[in-house]
Amino acid sequence: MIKNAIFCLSLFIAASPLFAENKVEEPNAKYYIGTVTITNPWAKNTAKDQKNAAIYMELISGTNDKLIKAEALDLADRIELHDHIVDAQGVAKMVETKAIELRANEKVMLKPRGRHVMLFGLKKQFNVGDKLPMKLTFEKAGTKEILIEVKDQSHNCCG
Ligand SMILES: [Cu+2]
Repeated sequence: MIKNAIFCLSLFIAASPLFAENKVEEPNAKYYIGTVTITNPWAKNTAKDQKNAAIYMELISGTNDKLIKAEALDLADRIELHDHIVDAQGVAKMVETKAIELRANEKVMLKPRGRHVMLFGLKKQFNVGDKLPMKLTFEKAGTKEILIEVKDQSHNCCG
């Protein structure tokens, strides 16, 4: 009985540093404007001479709305909203889209190999942990400033 108790105690002590290191990830950032919720805006870290990057996030709106513009003067020369399509030849490619449609209460994921905000002519390298300011404008909800969190290249989707 005592032996068991000591064994348990030693397990607990041995395990506790593991718990300490196994950090709980920060909850996803959320931003609110009008009826729109923007969750976990993020980008992959970039190589030193990388010229373009994509921004991802999750969007949901209580009413029909549209993401119509993304701006960040200090991040890139030009920013577009992009869709990801497969053309008639079966080739996957990115195309500019005027707006990203939000239907009431339907989640829209901007994610790798899907829709995204496209940055051309990066003005700085994105390093893991950076929080980069960007403004998103929705047709009805208006404009919201958010922070894009830079995550490791291996981070692929979406949480
Ligand atoms: Cu793109």
